Amino acid sequence: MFALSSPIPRRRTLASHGFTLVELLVVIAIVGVLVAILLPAVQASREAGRRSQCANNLRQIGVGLINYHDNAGSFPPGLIDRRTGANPQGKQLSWIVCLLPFIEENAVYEQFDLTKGYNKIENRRAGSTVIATLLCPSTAFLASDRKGPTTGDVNNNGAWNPGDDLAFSDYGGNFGFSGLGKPYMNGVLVYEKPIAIRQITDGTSHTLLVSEDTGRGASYAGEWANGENIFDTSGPINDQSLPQYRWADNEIWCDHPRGVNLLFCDGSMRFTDEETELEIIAAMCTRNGDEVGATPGER
Ligand SMILES: [Ca+2]
Ligand SMILES: [Ca+2]
Repeated sequence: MFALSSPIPRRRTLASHGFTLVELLVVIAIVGVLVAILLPAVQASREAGRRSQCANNLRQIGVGLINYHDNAGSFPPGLIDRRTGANPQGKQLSWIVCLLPFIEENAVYEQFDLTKGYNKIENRRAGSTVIATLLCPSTAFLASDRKGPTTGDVNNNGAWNPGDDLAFSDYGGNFGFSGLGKPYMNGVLVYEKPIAIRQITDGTSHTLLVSEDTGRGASYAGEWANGENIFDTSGPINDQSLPQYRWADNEIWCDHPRGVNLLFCDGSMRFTDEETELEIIAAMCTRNGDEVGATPGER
């Protein structure tokens, strides 16, 4: 088509128009400063995405629990057939087992044998299913036995035993508040007893239903099928004032900075300030404590 008629221009060389060492160092310093400024912003944006995914999980759990209530006339018990010294064969099924058909996990629910214990061989396949809706993407798997998607071979004997291969939940049910004169088991997802909305006299929007509860491992009942996957709060949110609190299984705990995602009984989800006072936390944990004007601060 067109022939190149003009000669190819001579390339400029570094020798004729180069950088001095000082210029190079200045450029490197500027790039370094830019990375230092932008990296936290990128990390914060990623964390915002993870927190949002976690909030969506809780909203889905909320819709599921309210649909369950519409069908059954109450929320499920937090734990069914508690295993104790007096009841060693207790099935210890969790509220999440009841919830499965309402969070689009019918296949897992149909695999689950409700006549057998949560960690028995008959429920190995169902209980080992990793369910994305139950996992917060920010969870750093703090507990040493919480590395990986399931409990794995708990006793390292190379064979399956009850308790091996159970998948986790980062969300726990509100059993109530322990302390400040509150009565025992005053939450919403409690032992054996189904709680109906009419019994939540403090109001559904003031009462906690499910919270992030991730500072725990398999030995602290983090498995979704285990009925002990409910928590009796007694301390502040994300309390790291003592090292042992990082492993607490009975507190509101998450891996987001400065606050926690909480699901209330009306299905609303609120990212709640971790500086919230203990009295307000206690008030939101009780279903019928008659506390006045107690609303947790939202971030
Ligand atoms: Ca084993
Ligand atoms: Ca209350």
